[in-house]
Amino acid sequence: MRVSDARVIVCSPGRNFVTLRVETDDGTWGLGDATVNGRELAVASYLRDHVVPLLIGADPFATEDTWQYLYKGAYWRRGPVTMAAIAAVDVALWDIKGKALGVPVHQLIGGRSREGVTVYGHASGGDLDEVVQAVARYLDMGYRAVRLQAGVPGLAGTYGVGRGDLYYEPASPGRPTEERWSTERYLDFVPRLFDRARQEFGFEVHLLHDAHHRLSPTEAAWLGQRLERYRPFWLEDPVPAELQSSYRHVRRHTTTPIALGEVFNSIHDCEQLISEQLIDYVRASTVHTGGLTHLLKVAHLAELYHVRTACHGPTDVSPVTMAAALQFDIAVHNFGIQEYMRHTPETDAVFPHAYHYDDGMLHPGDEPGLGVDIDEQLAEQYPYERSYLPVNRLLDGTVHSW
Ligand code: CS2
Ligand code: MG
Repeated sequence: MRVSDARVIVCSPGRNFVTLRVETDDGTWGLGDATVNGRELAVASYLRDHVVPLLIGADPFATEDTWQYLYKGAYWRRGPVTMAAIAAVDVALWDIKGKALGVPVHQLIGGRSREGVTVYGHASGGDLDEVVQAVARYLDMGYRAVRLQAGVPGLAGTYGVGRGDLYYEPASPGRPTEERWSTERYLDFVPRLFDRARQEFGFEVHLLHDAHHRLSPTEAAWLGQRLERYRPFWLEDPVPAELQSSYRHVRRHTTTPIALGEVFNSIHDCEQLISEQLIDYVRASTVHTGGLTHLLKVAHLAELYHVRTACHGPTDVSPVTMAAALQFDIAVHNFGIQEYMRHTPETDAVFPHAYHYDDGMLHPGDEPGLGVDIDEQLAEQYPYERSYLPVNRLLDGTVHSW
């Protein structure tokens, strides 16, 4: 069995996605996601112009060798574009392997370790009352873990606040929109958000929060301390993590669990964070961290240090990545939680999938491979639309992390 063809499909059913479809000479095919939000066409070109020509003739079962060939063979290593392209190839090959053997991918990476994949949903709103209503809605749907995000009083708009009840999509067409930010107003508000949620819902539900890379280590430590009494499940991305050692300061001053990693693209981005036990959850995803082959290495390293997995699962990782994440989540021993930001009905129609939600959990299904497809004819009706994430500035105009 050899790879005979591969093509890149760019479509925008509600948002942009880059998908790689790999075919073999016996007619088996597999899918991989290569979406990098706001930089989609760079990965599409990397794949079309530089990777697909090298794939023809490859052994689809040799996932480790192909991974190393694309990573070491390029000479230029790491970075989101390179690693998303490698991920798309890797995940598509795992899909093919599963189909060729007639088993879901999780059977190839350890089999089932649990009955289902516990997920968290996104409760958000313009103010505290709206967030409370949103949490109640998720609890009615059976969720046992909910992320809290709310508009900060005195700021016009901010990350993490959805449009409509169940959907959140931060990217928008055209030039990036600009938002304004005040860390002081935010720090004043978040403890009140948790206080209200615990008063309304008690301590049975897990509550999470994402600080979206906006704090200094000292600010993060301050916030972590103030939140301890509300027992958050985690505080996510409090400080940009390029400087991994900066988390020593955060860790020293708070027992609030820390989750990091949605922008990591290699094990080297978290090696120190994991081995010094500076974080509790690693949020790397298959698409942005080099596919299943590489993410399994991250999970196995993390297992040694009591760090659990928590794959990124926003709308900008396609149903192909969600399917891959669920195969991974059901199998790895040190699974922690899975983010589940629902895709729009348009996205789900283009990517029919076997995974399904039931009572606070996602289930990967038992179809061979990943259990996800792409309807290419339908995808053609949704051409690429240039879109970007917002840019963030402090109140005095200084560019800040978004
Ligand atoms: C967020 C994401 O899911 C999360 O935790 O941080 O929605 C993030 O903003 C987007 O994936 C950016 O592309
Ligand atoms: Mg996040």
